[in-house]
Amino acid sequence: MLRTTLVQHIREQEKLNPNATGMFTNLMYEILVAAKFVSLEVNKAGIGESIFGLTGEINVHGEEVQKLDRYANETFIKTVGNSGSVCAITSEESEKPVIIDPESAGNYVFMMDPLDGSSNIDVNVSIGTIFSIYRKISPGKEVKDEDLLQKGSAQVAAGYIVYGSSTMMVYSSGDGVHGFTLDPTLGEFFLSHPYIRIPNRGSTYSINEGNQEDWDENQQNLVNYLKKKDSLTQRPYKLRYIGSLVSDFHRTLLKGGIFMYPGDKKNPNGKLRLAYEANPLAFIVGIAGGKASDGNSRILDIAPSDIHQQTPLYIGSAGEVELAEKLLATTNAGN
Ligand code: AFP
Repeated sequence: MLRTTLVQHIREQEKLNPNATGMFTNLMYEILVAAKFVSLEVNKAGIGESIFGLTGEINVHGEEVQKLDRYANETFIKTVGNSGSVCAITSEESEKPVIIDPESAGNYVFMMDPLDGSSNIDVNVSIGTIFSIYRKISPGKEVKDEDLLQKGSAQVAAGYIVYGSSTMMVYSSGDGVHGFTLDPTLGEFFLSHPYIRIPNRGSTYSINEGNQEDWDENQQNLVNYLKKKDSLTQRPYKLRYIGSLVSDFHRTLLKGGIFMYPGDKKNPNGKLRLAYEANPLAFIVGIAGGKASDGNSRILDIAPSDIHQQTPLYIGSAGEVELAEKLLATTNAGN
């Protein structure tokens, strides 16, 4: 049986847009190439010394940089940066945006978390890359703040790659969310999950409950509500937390439920980054029929003021995200 490759699928999607120039297809192709390089290194991590462990550096968010973090960051910057499709790249691992020479720049802005969940590398837990694509909106060749600080609702496409028991790429450019699995023998991604829809309700919640004492009362009540036994509302929910956002999100997208990383006393805006984590996953979940909120309002409506800013995140099935927003706005919930 002939299977659909990711590149064929992207070309088909491009045909839906009569103004397409091929630049977007080209960009997606280069993302794929970088993903294959990173997938190969992730699968080899632990074999040999060179790519395993810490670099000794601390990134812009105060986190220890793994060698694979640096490898993934450099690989995506080099591959996507040379594609001729982008004018700027921002990355969770790079303090400043990478601005491409105008002579070889394209019309897109690429944002990424090159290796999300990298503190899990040493223990063989799935990690991933998250990316987001915007159009350059300012006139002329110069890249301006307005190009780098767009609302998530302006995304042209977003996706993620899970380096797990198999390597999968999930992306959307607006017409459905589609998943592709890497066939390592052919080095090709094949369509395995067309038109993914998230269930309207799920049975799991996902949160770092070790932070409970730092949450405000409403957040505590929300989690207590999810844990309380009540057969009528099919509670308690099951707790599932990997600590690698791509993996926790991927499970939530396929099975339903809610993933939460709230603000707390230590980090009022939570831990996750708006541009590199929340926005791309919010774009995907929205197209799959789910929701993403900061607890009050839509993630995609947040107007960023800094490329590295953080946000609380509640993401998943529409039913559970609406429930979370309702309980977060209610004092003394939790029954
Ligand atoms: P690392 O990349 O440092 O492993 O952080 C992963 C992450 O950004 C995201 O993937 C997880 O959902 C979240 O942090 C886990 O954070 P906690 O360790 O605070 O639960």
